[in-house]
Amino acid sequence: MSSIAEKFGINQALQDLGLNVDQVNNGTSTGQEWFSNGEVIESYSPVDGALIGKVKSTTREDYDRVIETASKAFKTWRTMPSPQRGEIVRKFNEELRRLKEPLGKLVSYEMGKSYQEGLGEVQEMIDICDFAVGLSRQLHGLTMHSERPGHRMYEQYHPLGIVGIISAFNFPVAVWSWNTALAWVCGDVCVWKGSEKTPLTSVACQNIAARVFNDAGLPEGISCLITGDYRVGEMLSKDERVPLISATGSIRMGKIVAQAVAARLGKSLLELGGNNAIIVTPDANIKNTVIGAVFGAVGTCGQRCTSTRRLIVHEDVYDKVKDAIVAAYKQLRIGNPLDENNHVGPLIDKDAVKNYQAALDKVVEEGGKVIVEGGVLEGEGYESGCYVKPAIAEAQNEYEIVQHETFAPVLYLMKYSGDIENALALQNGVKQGLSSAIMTNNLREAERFLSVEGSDCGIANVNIGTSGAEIGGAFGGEKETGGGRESGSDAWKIYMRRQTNTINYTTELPLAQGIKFDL
Ligand code: UN1
Repeated sequence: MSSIAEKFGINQALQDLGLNVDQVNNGTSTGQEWFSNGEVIESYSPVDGALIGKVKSTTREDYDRVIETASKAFKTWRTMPSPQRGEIVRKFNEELRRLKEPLGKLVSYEMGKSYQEGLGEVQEMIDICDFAVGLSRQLHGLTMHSERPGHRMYEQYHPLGIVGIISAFNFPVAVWSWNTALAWVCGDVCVWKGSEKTPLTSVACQNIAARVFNDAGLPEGISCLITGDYRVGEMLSKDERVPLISATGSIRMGKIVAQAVAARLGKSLLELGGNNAIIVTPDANIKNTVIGAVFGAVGTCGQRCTSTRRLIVHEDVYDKVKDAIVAAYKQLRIGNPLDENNHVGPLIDKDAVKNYQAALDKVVEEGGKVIVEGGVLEGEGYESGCYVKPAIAEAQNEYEIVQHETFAPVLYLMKYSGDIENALALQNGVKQGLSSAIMTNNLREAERFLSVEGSDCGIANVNIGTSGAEIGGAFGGEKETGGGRESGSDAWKIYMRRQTNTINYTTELPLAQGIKFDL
């Protein structure tokens, strides 16, 4: 075991989460049953490069066994009243509260985000479960007046079936729970393929869910786990037995999944890349702008889909904002994310480091000017080779690299002059449409930003940054971000099928639209 793992109690956390430290963990599970016949995935921590554990991936046969068990479980689960399903989610939530620290720690160690953010991620799981428990008594449709006398018309929502969840390494636990907590109260069963970069975290979550379902005496198959790379994801997206695929990840991956699901007329919920900007207006509060922008750009080492990628600053305050941000970057402490003194942990792996370096090279090649130097850190504490310096470059919006989402702490600074419309043209002038923000104390500008002619993103914030959304709102974005909405508000509706019911309680059979058809 590495010295960091020892110092921060990783072994204890793994044991608390029911993971095998010395043996290979099965990455396929229907609940009580764990089986896996695929290749072994070794999980190395980006924190110190140490091997944390091993997980066996899912074969086609394993996968089919999972789907058969899930299909069977659905028949039972769907008939349970939804408030009773909510009660199971409440119990699951109690377990999450109990295991918040070990799970937050494992997220931090396996994925590399700060321990605070790891805990924050588990908190998102807890929050969505609270939300789902309340929701379990509110899965209501509308009633409407029929045009025919003696008729009643209403709509109701029924469970959909198996929900396939494909999630990414950057939020290895929260995104799963946004989907499962809602899907479960809706009466669906879930089959989850987590990221092959964070397989132990996935096994830990499935352990928790499986225990809760088993203790409640429910059939296995309500919560299932499969493990592997895109080939396992493809089994899900092509499978007609899976009516809904919820996929989080890159735009490239989303396009492949969306086409596979559409080819069989399935439903997809896509939460893909962002290219999020903060507009800084002349009368923005500079102190808050700096906090929001820096957390947005370097939090999770720039690997959130909501990370701040672009700062669009009015020329009147440009120098002031630039100086303040550059000064703030000098304060950043980069290192072991389990050590709470550090602000920024490592990138997920060396490929991510290459992409980061390529982005910095490209922005210079295209004419940009680096104002906070990047670079890969070496030496003591940086042995994993995944630690990089958050960088800032002055750049133009139309540069190819600026148009592209680089999953790393690279922030592009750009200037606008004149009216807010000019800033909006830049902000909207990218293919992605996830999150956006404006820093202003000017009501006119704030409302313009939120208006129909304003931000074209799924999330538009005033006087807060682009990342760190609460679970209560619907989460997702437009354009190449994929259009899906997860977590709060009425996002639950995609997990159910809507049925319109019309009941005739007369002795006649009047037809709609006044059509006469006498026999
Ligand atoms: C993601 O990066 O995929 O708004 C999700 C946020 C978090 C979720 C990010 N609540 O930054």
